[in-house]
Amino acid sequence: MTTVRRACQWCEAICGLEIEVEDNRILSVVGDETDPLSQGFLCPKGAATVEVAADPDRLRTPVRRQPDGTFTEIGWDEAFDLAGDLLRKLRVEHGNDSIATYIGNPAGTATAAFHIGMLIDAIGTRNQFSAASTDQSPQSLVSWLLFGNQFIFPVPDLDRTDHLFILGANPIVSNGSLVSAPDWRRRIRGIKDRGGKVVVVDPRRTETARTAGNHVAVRPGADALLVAAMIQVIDEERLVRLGRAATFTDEVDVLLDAVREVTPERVAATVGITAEEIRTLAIEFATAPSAAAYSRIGPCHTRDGSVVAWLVIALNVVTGNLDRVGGAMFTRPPFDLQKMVALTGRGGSYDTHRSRVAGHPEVNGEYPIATLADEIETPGEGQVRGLLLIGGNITRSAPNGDRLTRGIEQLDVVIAVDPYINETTRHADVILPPIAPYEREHFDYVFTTWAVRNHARLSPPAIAPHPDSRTEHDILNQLARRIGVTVKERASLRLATAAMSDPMRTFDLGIKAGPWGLRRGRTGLSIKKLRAAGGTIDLGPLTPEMPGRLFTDDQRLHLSPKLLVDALAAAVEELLAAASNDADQLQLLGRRQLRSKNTWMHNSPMLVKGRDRCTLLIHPNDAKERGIEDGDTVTVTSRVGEVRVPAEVTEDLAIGVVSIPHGWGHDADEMQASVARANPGASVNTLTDDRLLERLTGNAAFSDLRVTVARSG
Ligand SMILES: Nc1nc2c(c(=O)[nH]1)N[C@H]1C(S)=C(S)[C@@H](COP(=O)(O)OP(=O)(O)OC[C@H]3O[C@@H](n4cnc5c(=O)[nH]c(N)nc54)[C@H](O)[C@@H]3O)O[C@H]1N2
Ligand SMILES: Nc1nc2c(c(=O)[nH]1)N[C@H]1C(S)=C(S)[C@@H](COP(=O)(O)OP(=O)(O)OC[C@H]3O[C@@H](n4cnc5c(=O)[nH]c(N)nc54)[C@H](O)[C@@H]3O)O[C@H]1N2
Ligand code: SF4
Ligand SMILES: [Mo]
Repeated sequence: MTTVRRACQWCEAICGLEIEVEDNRILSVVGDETDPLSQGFLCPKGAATVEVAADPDRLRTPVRRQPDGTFTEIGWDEAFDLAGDLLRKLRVEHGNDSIATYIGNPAGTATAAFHIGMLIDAIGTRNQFSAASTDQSPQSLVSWLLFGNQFIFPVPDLDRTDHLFILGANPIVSNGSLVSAPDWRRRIRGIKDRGGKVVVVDPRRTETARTAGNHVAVRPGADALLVAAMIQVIDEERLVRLGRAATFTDEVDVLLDAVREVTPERVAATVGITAEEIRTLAIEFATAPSAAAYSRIGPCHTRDGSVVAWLVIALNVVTGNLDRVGGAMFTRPPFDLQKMVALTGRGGSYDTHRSRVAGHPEVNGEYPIATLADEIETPGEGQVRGLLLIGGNITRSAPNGDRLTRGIEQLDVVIAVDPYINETTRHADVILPPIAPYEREHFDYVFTTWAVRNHARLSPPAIAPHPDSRTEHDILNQLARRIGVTVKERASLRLATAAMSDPMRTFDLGIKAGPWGLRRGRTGLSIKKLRAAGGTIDLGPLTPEMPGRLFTDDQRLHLSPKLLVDALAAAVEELLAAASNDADQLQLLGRRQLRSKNTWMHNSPMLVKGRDRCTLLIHPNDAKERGIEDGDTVTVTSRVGEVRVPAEVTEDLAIGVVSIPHGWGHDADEMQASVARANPGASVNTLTDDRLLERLTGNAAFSDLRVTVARSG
């Protein structure tokens, strides 16, 4: 029996795991006490790696769909030839744009985001999509506009701050996102034990709100008003202090002008708390010895995600908390992802071209997934006829999933790089399964870029993969060749091919050239050094980094881009004018669950045992009005669809707001995932509306949805 220490790759917390292995089987997984980030913490999904690794439903070899809808195993060469031929034919006959590409969450986070991006560039299609447009694209846009780089996210300095302000995130369940910091419960308690304060702004009394002890129950969708009013109060009270940011920040006056009329008195009723409460939130934040404001998916899933992401950064700036210890900080990552993407042309972009049918501006080279169905359904030049799906289950993760299912059914070609036959990949002509994260050596270059401590981490494989299997890199490399893109045609392909054929060498070169690498007369970090150190090297707490981390042309932080100032004005006007809800309708929010990971981890018995979790949370008053009792099956209806789920009556949600988790709906007979199939739940994305979009990016505004709820007859 051997023990392997490596990072968990199921979520952004990247906990250190201690994995016991015998005969190439994972026997047990516990938290690694020696890990500088997680210190022994792990969640049930980390422990469930035992089952995920032994899952008999997981594909080990490629499969091909037969005319009757069943799948048969084929060899790798045959699979590459077939998939490559199908995609090449589309390219030749209908042009590059006839191929749509989607990079899903696991592919983007756990494996090969950087390389995949280069391959997609090589195909040369404008129809690029990814999970970003159901997730962080508002935050990426703001980072591009303010810092000049889509991958720069300020990290709340959790372990040193005196005041943490969390807006629309539930990190005790999600384990954090766009900040890698395992065990938020311990870290939040740490702030309180130091005499600090933690405030959680959320329409639901979440696990994080309970632990924090200070819950601000707002109406959903009005965060732009709340944060703008907080900045207005800080200005009015003469509490604006830029601190370090004064030396590198411009356009502060434009921001203050933009919020001048957004007073607590004007917005309180819409936000759902009193003007006095808004004032107190603002003054406590501004006068704390140090403070960090952090927002995540909640506001991203509304019409004003970009405005909110911007104002949250601005709140840190005007209180002197950007780039200072205890505030919102920046990392010094061993592999400089931000610099690499800037060099390879993926540092960021906005509206350099627009989508063919609905005219959506591209964000970082991608269109919103909400518009993929438009591009499939609408004939004409550039119509999407094929889909290369890399780790995405979009019929369950994108808005109006049923319309997308019908669209996918009408495509000529679907190729999936995915380890499962599931609700979406069942439509693929060929599925190419990559090996699992724990089966290969992994250098983490994504999450070290926004972790709460500087560190470098190399994870050894825990077990050896099936002898005849491929990594994502191999698969994409082979596909690129067969699709017939030549290096001459796309210079980026040369780089991509080199990087993908020997990823560790690319990383080694990147680390040596990075901020902790070779310096005159001293050897710095390298892959070799990491291996010798057993995988992880702690590089200490975050330190002030600005203006060195600014990628704008003049290395200045432009706090108030016109695009955002105008969007704020529009948001204020619309939100204040909005008529109150149709009395019959309820607003449907999502929620995450500790033992789920988006759409795909429900095939582990450990993660689905117990009672049905795919429930509708509803306030007792709303339930009573509709004659609904706890446990009743209810029918939930929106403009686009209808689902039935059990109701769970609770006071954790405000009146008028209900919640269903996403990631369920494992109801397709063809899928090969027996445990998930037996615990199907319903897909909330049968209800979500592909017309409800974030104002600037087209990100799915899942939480702006209005539904009716009735007891099922
Ligand atoms: N209503 C609603 N919808 C949502 C959300 C919400 O809050 N509410 N959240 C959104 C968010 S933030 C996100 S990120 C998206 C995520 O949605 P998707 O991008 O669709 O990602 P997942 O559902 O996490 O997983 C997708 C696929 O990855 C496959 N997979 C697993 N491991 C690997 C691997 O190692 N390699 C490859 N290539 N594939 C793998 C799985 O089998 C599965 O088919 O969902 C979004 N959808
Ligand atoms: N266990 C588990 N962990 C996960 C995932 C998972 O599926 N399961 N998914 C991963 C992914 S892909 C991501 S992107 C991250 C997301 O990480 P988080 O952002 O922490 O995601 P959520 O837990 O959905 O928290 C969002 C919160 O916003 C609240 N909210 C909704 N609307 C509004 C609003 O208008 N205003 C405010 N202020 N709040 C609002 C919701 O009630 C919810 O509590 O989690 C990751 N981690
Ligand atoms: S929180 Fe859970 S899923 Fe996320 S990295 Fe840690 S053990 Fe893995
Ligand atoms: Mo996400």
